[in-house]
Amino acid sequence: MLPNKCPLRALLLVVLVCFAVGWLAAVAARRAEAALPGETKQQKDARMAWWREAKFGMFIHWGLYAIPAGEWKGKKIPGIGEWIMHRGRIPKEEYSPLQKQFNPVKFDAKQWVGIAKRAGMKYIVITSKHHDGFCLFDSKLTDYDVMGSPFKRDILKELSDECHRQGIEICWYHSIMDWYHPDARGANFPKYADHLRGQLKELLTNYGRIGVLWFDGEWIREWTAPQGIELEKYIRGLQPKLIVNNRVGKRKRAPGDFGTPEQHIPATGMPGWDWETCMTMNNTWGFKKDDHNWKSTPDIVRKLVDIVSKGGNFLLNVGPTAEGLNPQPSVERLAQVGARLEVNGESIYGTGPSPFEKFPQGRCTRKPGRLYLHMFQWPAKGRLVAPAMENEIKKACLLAGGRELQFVLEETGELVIQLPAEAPDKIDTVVVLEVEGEIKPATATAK
Ligand code: JFZ
Repeated sequence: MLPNKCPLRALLLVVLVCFAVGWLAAVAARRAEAALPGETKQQKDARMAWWREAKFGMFIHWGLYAIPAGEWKGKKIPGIGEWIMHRGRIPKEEYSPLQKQFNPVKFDAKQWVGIAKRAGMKYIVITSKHHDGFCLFDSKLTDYDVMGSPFKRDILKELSDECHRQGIEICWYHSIMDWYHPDARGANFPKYADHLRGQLKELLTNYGRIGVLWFDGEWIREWTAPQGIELEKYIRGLQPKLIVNNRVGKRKRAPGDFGTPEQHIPATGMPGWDWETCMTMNNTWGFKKDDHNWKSTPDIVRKLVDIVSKGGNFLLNVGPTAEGLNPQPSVERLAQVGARLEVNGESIYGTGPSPFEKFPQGRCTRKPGRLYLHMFQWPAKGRLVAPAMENEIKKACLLAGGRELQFVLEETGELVIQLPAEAPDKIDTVVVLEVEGEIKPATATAK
């Protein structure tokens, strides 16, 4: 019983706090379980399994914007390349004739899928239609597609067939916002919404199994949360195993299966959610001839490790040229990342997020019975104090090459692992700790 001198206000405050705590717990639980109506958590886990295992995918932004490549009528247009029509204030009548120049004769689906595979990427998300409305696939619902260009080949058909052949998931990016379709703004929007559904039916029935529908452009005022819910239901009816991102609806109501932080890595991930950071390799999604600000391979590697250690996926972008080639700096970096994943992939693919609040020398990922310490900073003389945990450590070794490491429990209770004096890999040396049972951080360092 509360003391009877306790003012009513304090009582109300206690009730409010209890309610708020209960509500937050319920929201967090719902997030983790957020399955489709009628879908059990087990069924959702099965549907998400390949995506949660994959960790690393290729984003491809390709379309008519690769032709101007950041320049229009001799003027450099600022901003991201695929927005040139908007940023350059180019009227539709001037921009759409680019369709008659689109002839990427060097496009080779086998080469593109090979680049993704050698990079260690497990899925490809390509722009089936970006905001400019041009379709990279054979659509019976518009002439503003690749079949109406000199190229006359269904790019998405060639790419999806090659992905199915090489065991890579093929996924579609599709923009709700459309700067070309006459009904995509204003009173006739319902007509455009029918067109949108019709094209999604083409994309989900003509190209075999599709892994993810990656929506974008949902922020337009004509698009509403209820429409997003309806569209999500519709496409899942076409491919029940489909994974859908949160941009199918209004993000603040977080529909879909995963969050999509863009160009940044949430400091503590998105606990209780599946999520994927999408990022450019330079400063633009669509190709710009003058954007040479490429991220370094070490930077890309550490971003991948950071994201995975926080429970996310990394969707890294390439912007092919108008000829159909991936820019050489992209190709080089992807090959270098892939070579490293050949060695360290076990500490990335299929791992869970770090169980520790922080690991100052780098990042942690885990699997049942295994903890992977990704060493970004090397301890003086190779003396590493392992993160405090209740588990008994059975073995310590370097993932690359398997060299066993000595470790000792000091009187301080610290477990000290003796690493080589110098870091074998300055970017990310992975130390593997084999532990007994589920990793239980010591209470002070638990998440
Ligand atoms: C969107 C697109 O506009 C862009 O061209 C690219 O395809 C990217 C992956 O997605 O970019 C956005 C979308 C939303 C915001 C910012 C950029 N936003 O909500 O701030």
